[in-house]
Amino acid sequence: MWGVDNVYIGPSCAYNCGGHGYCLNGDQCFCDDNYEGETECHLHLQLSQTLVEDFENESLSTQFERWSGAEVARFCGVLTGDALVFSQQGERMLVTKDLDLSHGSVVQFYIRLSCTLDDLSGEDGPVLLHYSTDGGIYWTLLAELGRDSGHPGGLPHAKHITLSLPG
Ligand SMILES: [Ca+2]
Repeated sequence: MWGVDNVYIGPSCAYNCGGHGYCLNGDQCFCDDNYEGETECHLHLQLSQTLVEDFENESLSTQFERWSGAEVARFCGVLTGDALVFSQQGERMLVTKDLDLSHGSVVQFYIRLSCTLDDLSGEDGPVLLHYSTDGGIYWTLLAELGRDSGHPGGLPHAKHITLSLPG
C-alpha cells in the first residue's frame, strides 16, 4: 500500500531560493538556518567583510564552509608555520563562508604549487579560483594559477598573489 499527496510539477522558484533553502510549489522558499525570505533566501545576519586565516590555531570551520582533500600541515615552507596543504587524492577544494564584499575587495594569499623539482613533473592541473554572488549556485572564474617553474632549473617557490574582486 502506498499513497501520494501534494504533487507539484512546474517551474521552480526564481533564483533557486538564493541557494540557501528549498522550494515548495514553485513559489515558496523554506530557508536554511540564518536565512529568511519568501522567494529568495537572504542571510539575516550581518556578514563579515573580512577573512583572515594563517592556519595556525583556529578551526577551519570558523571561516570556511567546505573543504576536501586538504589538511593543516607544514609544507616545505609555504610561509610560516602551518599552511593548508592539498595533498590528498580526489577532489581538492576550499570554500569560504559567505562574505559581504559589496564594497569591492581584494583577495591575497601565498601559494606554493609544488615542493621539489620532482613535483613539477606531476600531473596536477592548475588551481582554479572562483567566486559566487548567489550563494554558490553559479561560479565565475577569477584566476587560474598554473605551475610556473620560474628560472630554469630553479626550485619552485612560494608566490604572493593579489586579485581584485568585483564590487
Ligand atoms: Ca601559517
